[in-house]
Amino acid sequence: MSSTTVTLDDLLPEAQAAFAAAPTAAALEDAKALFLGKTGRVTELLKGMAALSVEEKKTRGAQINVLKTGIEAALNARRSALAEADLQRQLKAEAIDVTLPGRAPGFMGSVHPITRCWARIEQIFGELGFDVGDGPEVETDWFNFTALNNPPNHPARSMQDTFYVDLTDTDGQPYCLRTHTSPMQVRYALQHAKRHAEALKRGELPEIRVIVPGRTYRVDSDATHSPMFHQFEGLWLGENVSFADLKSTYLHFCKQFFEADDIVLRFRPSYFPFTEPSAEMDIRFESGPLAGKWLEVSGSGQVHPNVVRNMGLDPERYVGFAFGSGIDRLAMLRYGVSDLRQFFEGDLRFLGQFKG
Ligand code: 2NM
Repeated sequence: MSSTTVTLDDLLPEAQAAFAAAPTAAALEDAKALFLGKTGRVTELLKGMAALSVEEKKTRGAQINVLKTGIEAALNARRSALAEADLQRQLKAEAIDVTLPGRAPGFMGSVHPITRCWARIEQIFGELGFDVGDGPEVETDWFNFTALNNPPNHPARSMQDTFYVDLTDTDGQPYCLRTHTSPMQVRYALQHAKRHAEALKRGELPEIRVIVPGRTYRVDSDATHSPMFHQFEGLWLGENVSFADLKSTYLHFCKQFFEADDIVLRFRPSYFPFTEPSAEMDIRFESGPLAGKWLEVSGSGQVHPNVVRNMGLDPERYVGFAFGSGIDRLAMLRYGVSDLRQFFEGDLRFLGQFKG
């Protein structure tokens, strides 16, 4: 009996030593089998109880249970220790050195100079009560030409001047890339035609005041012409809108746009199919780097009655002006750029210079 007791007492430290010596979770499971497995030491002890008396079985059974509980506790402690060591190893292996300096930010990008000018234009005219119109760059022949009093066979429609799309519209005419943004002004007026008709019945005469900035296309390419360019056209129609309003509006715009007070504006007679009379508008700076030269900045004129009619409005009641200016040209003047193509070449050393 006493020799068996000694075995019982020795077994726990023996198991503890075996578990402690297991370097990995797998080795630990092997060590566990030596004690708690089917042919393990504890199982052998339990088998050895068969020959004992009932009274002895009770005592012996209790002792073996205490031993078994002790071994299981030692096993679990070692399991936890190994898992914790694994975790620490993994954390160390995957550690990020947050003290490393970050990558220095390089060129962060900047707003394109044309976009800057576009935004200035919307801002300035917005303050004067002008809405902003936006619409298709692929246009029907009717909106791009006919509605604007530009008859079939007019030279502006020629294949040399205009990009055509290989698709025909409901009039059987090929679609074109718009050569100006004025077709959108016709669309804008037609979009508001119902509201205007209702207002007219109430005896009101709501004005149309809109600018349309956007991309336009012509078959033209040199230092001052790009096949894709930007325009903004303005339209102000009402009861008594005159050339005096055109002059004050456009001069105000120029002063705001160029941030200069000493600008003068002159009209020069011209011709456009959609306006009658028509005029070029030139401005002259009285000081600064551009001082002294007349600079052509915009076409303009009183909107032709045929165009007013095509806008769904009565030309006997609606009178006013329209103008069309190149955003790229204004940007060249504002920033002192001499070659238009630089705006579209995507050289970030050039494009990154513009702030205002
Ligand atoms: C220009 C010159 C003169 C113009 C006309 C219209 C519309 F739609 F009302 F008829 N919008 N823009 C116009 C007038 C454009 O560009 C050189």
